[in-house]
Amino acid sequence: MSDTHDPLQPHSHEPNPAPPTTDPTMKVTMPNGRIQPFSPDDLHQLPYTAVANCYIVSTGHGTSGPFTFGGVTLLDFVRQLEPSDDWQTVAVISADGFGNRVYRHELEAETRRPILLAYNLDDSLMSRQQGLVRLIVPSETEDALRQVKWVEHLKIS
Ligand SMILES: Nc1nc2c(c(=O)[nH]1)N[C@H]1C(S)=C(S)[C@@H](COP(=O)(O)O)O[C@H]1N2
Ligand SMILES: [Mo]
Repeated sequence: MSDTHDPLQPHSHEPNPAPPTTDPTMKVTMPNGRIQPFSPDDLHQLPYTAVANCYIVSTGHGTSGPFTFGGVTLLDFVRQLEPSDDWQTVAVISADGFGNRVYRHELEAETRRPILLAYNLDDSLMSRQQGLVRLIVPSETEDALRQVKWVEHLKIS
């Protein structure tokens, strides 16, 4: 492991059980470099999508689920902020420095079980312990490295 940790290259499968911060504010970096804050409340204003039968497959402590996660599709969210087609990826980074990169072609391809910025778990708001705002990639069933809890920064490039 290098000391310049790249959050998009998780070096450990050990999930962080503890919420890293109590500040729910998130930010988006737009393709032009502009930074825009957003909050869970802003997500609640956007079109709602739920995906049932999601599993969190932990290599360390087994599989949990099935869960229904609900929130905003990442594609709806990006399109709301960035009407142009001048973007290809969204880096999703958590407050504890865990991250995942999502490609636009994935967002456009996964229409039946779309990738979500989820804030609901089984029809209740997710607690901070549960992740508060969590990237959910329903198609990812190998390990949970894409299921980023405590989303704090989205970088649209
Ligand atoms: N922010 C953040 N998200 C994360 C992790 C983490 O350490 N930090 N660990 C991942 C891993 S390795 C697993 S197994 C799952 C665990 O999710 P759970 O706490 O819902 O079981 O979260 C994933 N998402
Ligand atoms: Mo994991």
